[in-house]
Amino acid sequence: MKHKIATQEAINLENKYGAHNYHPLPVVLSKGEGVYVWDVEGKKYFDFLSAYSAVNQGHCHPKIVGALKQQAEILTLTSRAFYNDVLGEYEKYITEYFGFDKVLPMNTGAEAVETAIKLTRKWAYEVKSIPENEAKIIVCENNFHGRTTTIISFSNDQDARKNFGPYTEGFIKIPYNDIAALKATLMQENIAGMLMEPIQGEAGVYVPYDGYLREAYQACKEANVLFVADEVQTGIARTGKLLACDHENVKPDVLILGKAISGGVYPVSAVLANDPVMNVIRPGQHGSTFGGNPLAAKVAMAALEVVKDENLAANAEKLGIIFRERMNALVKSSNLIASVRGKGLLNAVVINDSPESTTAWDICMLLKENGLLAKPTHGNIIRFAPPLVMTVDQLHECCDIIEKSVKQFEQKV
Ligand code: IF1
Repeated sequence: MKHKIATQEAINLENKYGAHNYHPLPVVLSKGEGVYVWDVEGKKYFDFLSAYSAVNQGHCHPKIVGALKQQAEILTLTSRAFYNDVLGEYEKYITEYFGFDKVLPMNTGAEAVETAIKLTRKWAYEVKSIPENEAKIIVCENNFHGRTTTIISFSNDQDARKNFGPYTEGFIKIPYNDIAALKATLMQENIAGMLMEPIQGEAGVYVPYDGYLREAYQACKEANVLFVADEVQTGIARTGKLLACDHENVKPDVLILGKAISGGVYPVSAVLANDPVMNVIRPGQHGSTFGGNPLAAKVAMAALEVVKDENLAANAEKLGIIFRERMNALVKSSNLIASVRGKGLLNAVVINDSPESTTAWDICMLLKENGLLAKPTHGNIIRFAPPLVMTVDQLHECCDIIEKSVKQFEQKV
């Protein structure tokens, strides 16, 4: 399938006319379908990044695209100045789907995180009676919650935060996966909430010890502090359960969703909470032009339907076990692969080289040549996150490609 634009020409256009805020792998994609993507030269790849877990349902899922196309010809946007005939249906659907009283619909993950921060602070002042402007929110080191000025204010990733000051105050950073550090911090006054990722994705797929989520939740409950789970990346069946919190039967006070809530078809995010928390927001106190628009609502309902209809959580659980077994075999047979970690189909392979080396990148370039797209997170860690619709045979084919690429790399050096 020849395309009117060639790879280098497309790259040149982005370099010349686009801000250089990313360093993409040198591949120009032009089509996606299920677990596959194609580049402009017609080469086919397995997508092992899933747009950072936004296309869990697979690229261009016909049911989700169908919902988009149908609604797009009826009513796309009303703003919240008026009611419409879709939003209420969606709000009922998603709150029953996840088991909360109410939802505040937004568009991007970062917007939903910002919404959760505002909600937590307002709850602290108006329900917990923390003195105004004194609320503190506990966050974890090596967090990634998005790229707004407030969110990067509590990041410790210098690329994400340097030279974007002055920074927003009111956050206390503690080590991830350290319940003693959390309990000690909860002793401080004016703590409103704890914002955390059930698995730290961008940091390199750090899975906390079994029980950490439950213990952290309990500690927050005992301290009358809101437990705020950012499931933008770990949610929507990615880790083998509908939510990563489900692995420990933790029901967060505030749930943040994004990415695959729309199957990658349209920007949709959401914050869910029960009335005692959500009802602190009154008319005129928060919102967004596109938040909860009819198009987003229809797309999200279709995308969430697919997750259930196709048992994507169970499939992610099953395939994740196979993937980690295959990668652990590679750890034994290759000096290059140090370890593999993850849950469900959110996994990372640690390369046995320094984070400053280009080895992980070089391996991803070989993977690309061999028909599989993945990208390093930090330095020497490669994240592997295929769409959850992948079959066992396809997964084995991908593991064969990874093994072949590792062996090719070892022969080159
Ligand atoms: C980029 C990372 C992943 C997220 C969690 C909120 C957001 C994200 C846990 C914000 C977004 C994206 C952002 C994208 C790359 C990707 C990413 F590498 F940045 F960290 F997935 F790990 N909470 N993650 O992972 O959602 O506003 O982007 O819709 O900014 O480079 P968003």
